[in-house]
Amino acid sequence: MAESGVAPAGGELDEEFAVPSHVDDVTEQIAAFAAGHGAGGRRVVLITSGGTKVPLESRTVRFLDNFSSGRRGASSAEYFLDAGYAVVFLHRHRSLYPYARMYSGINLLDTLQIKRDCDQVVVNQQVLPNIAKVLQRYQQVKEDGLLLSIEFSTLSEYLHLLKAAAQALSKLGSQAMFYLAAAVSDFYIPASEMPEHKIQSSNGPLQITMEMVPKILSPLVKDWAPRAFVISFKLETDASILLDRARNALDTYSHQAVVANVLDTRRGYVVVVTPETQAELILTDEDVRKEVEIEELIVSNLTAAHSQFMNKHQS
Ligand code: PAZ
Repeated sequence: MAESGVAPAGGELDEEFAVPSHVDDVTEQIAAFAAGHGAGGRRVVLITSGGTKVPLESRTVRFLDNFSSGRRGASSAEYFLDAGYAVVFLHRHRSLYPYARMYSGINLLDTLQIKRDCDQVVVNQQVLPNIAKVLQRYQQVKEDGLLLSIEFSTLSEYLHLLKAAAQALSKLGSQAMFYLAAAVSDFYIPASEMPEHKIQSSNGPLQITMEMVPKILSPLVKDWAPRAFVISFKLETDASILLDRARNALDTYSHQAVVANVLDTRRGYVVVVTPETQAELILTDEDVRKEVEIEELIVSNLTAAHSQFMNKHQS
């Protein structure tokens, strides 16, 4: 998966990847959100979450996708909100969403009951554990305007929206954090090489050649938001190469931290790697029994590191 780095200049990004029509509106929304919270001294984190979709045809019937559920991003958003951050949640359409994630996979109709002798519909709280508390927190977050939700589906949308968000948040300087947990494709088919119509199976087995996706972390750190606190994520399936790859990313992009994780163990074990330190975060059996989530530990580690960073680099 892409390190979220071959840095394209802004112009090259526009040439290779279709610009979403709403990018200017999104930029304005994020700029207003950042200005409002920044003026009040609140820190703002941009979380990317979920996987990108890579089309195989321009009138898309088929696409390549990946495993990411968006759970890391959605649950982290809740812990950042609890820690006093305002959150820009740049997430894949229909991936897990803060608070609502707790009830994903539940059929709405199984949660409702019709009250006897009237047409009132009530919620069966047994099917939705803690719903009153979760709903209250969600509504409070909404009322306080602390969560700005932005959706992407395709790789092109992700790249352009991330760039727009980074430029809008850069005014916050070190008060802004980037938490790049999305699983971004490493490969794509350039528009100029993509067939327009549905690929025909009558033509026989399909062979495709894909190009490397530009490494967006490089311009983000160097040009778009050079004073921000930037965290990338590194996922591997081979644990033996994980830490080398994480260190390599830090050396290449010179950002502040990499959260390294392995596909099968990602819910209970990560390593937060910084240029100077390496912290293993592990859920104990006791944590699991108490339903502590690894994201609570990740966010606690990173918010503390962000405080130190801000003290060092006053914005
Ligand atoms: O979305 P999820 O909770 O199912 O998985 C989270 C994750 C593994 C996508 C994330 O922790 C991560 O490592 N993202 C970066 C993947 C990469 O590009 O290497």
